[in-house]
Amino acid sequence: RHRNHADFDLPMFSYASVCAATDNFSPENKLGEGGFGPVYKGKLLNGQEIALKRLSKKSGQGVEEFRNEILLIAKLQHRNLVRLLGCCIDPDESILIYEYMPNKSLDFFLFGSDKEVILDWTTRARIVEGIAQGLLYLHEYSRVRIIHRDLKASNILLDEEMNPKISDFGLARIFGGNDSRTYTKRIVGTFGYMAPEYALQGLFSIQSDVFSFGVLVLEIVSGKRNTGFYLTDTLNLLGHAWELWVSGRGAELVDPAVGCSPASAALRYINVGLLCVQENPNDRPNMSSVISMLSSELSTPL
Ligand code: ACK
Repeated sequence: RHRNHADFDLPMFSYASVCAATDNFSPENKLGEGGFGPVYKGKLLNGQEIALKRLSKKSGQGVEEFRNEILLIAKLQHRNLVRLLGCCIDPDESILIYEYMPNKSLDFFLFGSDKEVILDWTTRARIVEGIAQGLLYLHEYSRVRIIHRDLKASNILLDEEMNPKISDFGLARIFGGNDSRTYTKRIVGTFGYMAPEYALQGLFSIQSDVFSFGVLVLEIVSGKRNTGFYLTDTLNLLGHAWELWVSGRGAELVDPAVGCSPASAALRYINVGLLCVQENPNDRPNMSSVISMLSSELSTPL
């Protein structure tokens, strides 16, 4: 069964075929738990490997709303976004079908106990830039803005060449026109990455995504996980980074595992990360200035 649309053609899978692809959602096929429900590995009849996200009923979205969002997201195509291949909408089930990413997530490479694969500076810089490009695309795509809402290391999947692809954006919020912020009572996200105004008041926007991106940058450069959200809180990575930065010891934050990275580049990345996690959303840069700052020596110093 296919649904045709003037601009694109998104395959709609029947529930029966989805069940067959993943052996009736057998526990062995479960890859993990995503923001909106469990994720399973599967295989299409033609042999293509897929990842299936089964939305939990608790996610609280209506079928029509869900369908409209899917139709829009189906049009997104960028090398730094995990590709949506299709979906299954049944009275009781909403399932998203994505390309399968055989490598693990960035979370595993940064914080996993198995430290056999060390991410060198060139790789880390490429990962930061790729995430920035993917996020810019979501934010500035066409006439709509797409806010991811749950950007974090475990939602960044890595392909064979360790290029990053943002995943789990299937239920991101979409805004038309100039509208780009809203309040919600249903705060979904991950502590440590959530901007203070989102965690405390439910206000999410382009700028709250930028905050999460800033946390990611600091985690990627330092190899340390963040646990809190205030720059002034010295018990978390942001506070620690801020303290080192203002006392001129920013270089101490760089993960020793990266070896001797080009110090000026690492410092520039830390600076950009700190600009993105400022408490006031209006002080944070947008993704296009982030991208020019990452590559330019002329970044706005904090
Ligand atoms: O870190 P992981 O191995 O990579 O565990 C999480 C889990 O599902 C919950 O999000 C994995 N995952 C999500 N999307 C995909 C995908 N497209 N391909 C492979 N694994 C995925 C993710």
